[in-house]
Formats: sequence, structure tokens, C-alpha cells
Amino acid sequence: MRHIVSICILTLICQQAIAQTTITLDSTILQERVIAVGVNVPWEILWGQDDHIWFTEKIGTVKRIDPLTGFVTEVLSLTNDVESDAEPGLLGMVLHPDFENNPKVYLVYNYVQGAFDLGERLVSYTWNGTELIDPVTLIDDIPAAGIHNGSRLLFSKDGKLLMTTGDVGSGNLSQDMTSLNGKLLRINPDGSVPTDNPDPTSYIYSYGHRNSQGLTYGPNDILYSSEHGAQSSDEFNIIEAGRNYGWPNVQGECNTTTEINFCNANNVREPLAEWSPCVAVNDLTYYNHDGIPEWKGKMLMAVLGGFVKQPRISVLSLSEDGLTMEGEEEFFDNYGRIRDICVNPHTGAIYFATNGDFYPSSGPNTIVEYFPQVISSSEDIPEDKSLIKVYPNPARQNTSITLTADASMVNASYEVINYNGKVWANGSVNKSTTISTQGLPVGNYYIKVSNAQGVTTKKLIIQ
Ligand SMILES: [Ca+2]
Ligand SMILES: [Ca+2]
Repeated sequence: MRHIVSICILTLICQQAIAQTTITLDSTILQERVIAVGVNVPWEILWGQDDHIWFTEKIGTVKRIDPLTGFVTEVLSLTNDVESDAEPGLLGMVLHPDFENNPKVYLVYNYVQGAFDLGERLVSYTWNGTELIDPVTLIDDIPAAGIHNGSRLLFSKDGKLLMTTGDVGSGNLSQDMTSLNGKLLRINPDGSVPTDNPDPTSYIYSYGHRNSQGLTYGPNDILYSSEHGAQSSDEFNIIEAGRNYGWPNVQGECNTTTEINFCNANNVREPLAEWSPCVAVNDLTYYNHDGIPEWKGKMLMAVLGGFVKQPRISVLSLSEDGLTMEGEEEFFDNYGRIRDICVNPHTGAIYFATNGDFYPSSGPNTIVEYFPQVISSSEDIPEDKSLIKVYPNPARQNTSITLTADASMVNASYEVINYNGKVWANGSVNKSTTISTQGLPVGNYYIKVSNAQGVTTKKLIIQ
């Protein structure tokens, strides 16, 4: 009898330990894997040509994570230079398209300028295999503010840098062609103005923007952007050279008498879609992979949630020519604010960065993977190469941390941290250690194991 009870308890624990979050589409099952917990407001995440995920933390750091092991290393810290209260910070990032031969990383960040003002700066760094070095300022002194600083970066198909800027809370700047605010800028990678810009003396490529936070190419190399509206009319736009996108005179489509007059006089480009009240549309990522066939050819849009608190990833269906939006499906609505997305070009897995439940952010933020799992074949499930194993998890009395690959994690220390940032336990770990979890309130925690080289994290549930 006692033997049977033991087996039952063991089976129960085992089932809980392997309980996995999945999403079922028509024929694809997506499985969750949290690859980093305790991230400090990630803003940009992107898949690098070095098969690592690169991300910015708003506070002023650039980090690089091996998605197979979850090992995170810091490659640049600008926390002394970056102003990161409210919306400003180290925001956009892009790698050079020919990164292997030209390992340049481009960043946009906000800084204090003079006594009270904020500025925005576009800068390039060189990757030396360990860290980012040799900063070169490409554009300086773009006015910034506590709100609406744009900063999404993308390389154009013809090798130029595209950068969004916000209206910094002063809508009239968006129609002012002498101001770089409220615009989409097109820039040579050395910081000069491309001579084939709409105005060959100006970075401005399109104007009348409020605060564009998403920028990507889609089908037929169409350039799309997403843009925050005020209380209403978040926008999903197609970007065309030299066009006016209406702000602050027009919100969303041209459908009031005043707007129609302005649109007729100024050749305003209307959005493909708008969301009212605003849900705070953010990153755009075109999904063009066979890994998730249900999403192939569709646009993934990270949604922070806005005042109506409807965070999610929206999957937008496009017409075959890409010129109209035909539908929206919503996923991942239980992770809090979702800031940014990237795609694994090998497996088709998606990764997204969360920013917590509250504006402008709350912790601990996570980077979450959902990978497609072919049901009939275990071969397609990526091998879990996590550097630490935490078991049992969920835990009651105790749990143990085991280093699975001690090469990366020698001389490591651990912390058990709750979701409000309080450290409940800490110590050193060499191969394996058991931690008493008695006295820890039931809830969500994460274990952070770090050494001089980097950090790896795992979510821990106390029951
Ligand atoms: Ca508009
Ligand atoms: Ca309107």
C-alpha cells in the first residue's frame, strides 16, 4: 500500500514537472519554453546571423542569448549614458545584413542633453566576438522626451538604415519638414543622407507619424509599419516614399470632414487597418516560414495592450498582393505586455519579449519561445540544452539546481527571486545543490545562476 502511494505521488510530481504550455493550431502544436526570466524591460529582440538572439534592455544594455542553452551574456552597457525613465531608453537595434563580413550593430538611445532636455542618438558599434566596441555616432541631437520616441530600426532592401522617430508629444512636429520628429528616416549606414531620398538633402522618407513602433518588410517587399494612435486609431500602414501619414491632422482613415479636406490637400496615405480604442500596437514581424504553416505569409504584431489592457500577439492575414488586411487572430493574451518578436530561421519557432502588466513596464520580464512540435515525430523537437535543471518544479519542501554543462557555469552562484524582485535564497552551486523552499510563499519565482561569464535563468513554481 505504502509502495503504491509513493508511486502515485511520484507520478503526480512527474506529470506536474513536465506539464507544458501548448497552443494548438489547425495542424500544428506550438510548445512553450521560457528561455530567460528576469530580463529588465527588453525592447528589441532579433535573431542574429550568429544564431543567437540579441536584445536591448531599456535601461541601457545589449545582451546576447544562446536560445538552445538560455545562457545570456552582456555585450554592451550604456547605463551611465542612457536616460531610461518612462518611455526613453536604449531602444532600437539592428545588425548589418552582411554581419559575418561587416559585424556592425546599430542602436538608438535617449540621453540627457543640457539641463533638462533629452536627445536621441543613432550609433554604430563593432562586434569583436565578445563585446561591442568602437562607437560611431551617426545622427545626434534628435529631440526626445518622456513619451513618443519612435526608435525602431530596420535595414532596407537596398542597404539603407530605416529609423522611426516619434512626435515627442508635440504633434505639429510631424508635419514640419524641418524637424526629424514624427518621421521615418532613411540613412546611409555611414550616417550620411542618401541622394535618392525624396528630398536629397534630408533624412525624411515619410512624415505625419505619431509614434511608429513596428517596421518590417512583408510580401512583395512591401514596407509596413505600426503606429500608436492617441486614444483611438492605432494604425497598420504601408510605407511609401515621400507620403504624408496624416498626424496630427488625421487619425486613422480620412473620415471626418476636416480630415477629408486635409487628406485631399496633402495626399495622405490611409492605414490598412486601425484599432480603436488603442491597444498599443508594437513590433511587426513577417512570418514566412514552413515551421508554422498556419501563419505562413501572415504578419505577427506584438500588442502591449493599451488602456484597455488587451496584450497579445495578433496574427494579421494579408491579401495575396499584400495591399489589404483581411483578418486578425489573437494569441498569447496571458503574458502581459508584449513588446517585440523574432523568428528562428531554422525551425520557424517564434520568440517574444514581455514587459509586464503595467505601463511603462513591470518585472520580471521574460523571453518566451514557442516552437512547432510535429506530433508524429519526436525528431523535430529541439533538444533541451539548458545549462541548469531545476527539480522538482513545481516544488513544495525543496528543490535542487543541477548544472548540466559545467563548462559555462563554473564558480556559479544562485539566487531564488520572486516576481516582485525579492531575493529569497542565495548561495553557491557546484554541480548540484538542494535548496529548502519551506517558508517561501506559494507563487512564481525564478532561479538565476550566474558567474563571471553570464547568466542563466529558470522559472520556479512554489506550491
Ligand atoms: Ca495616419
Ligand atoms: Ca480618422
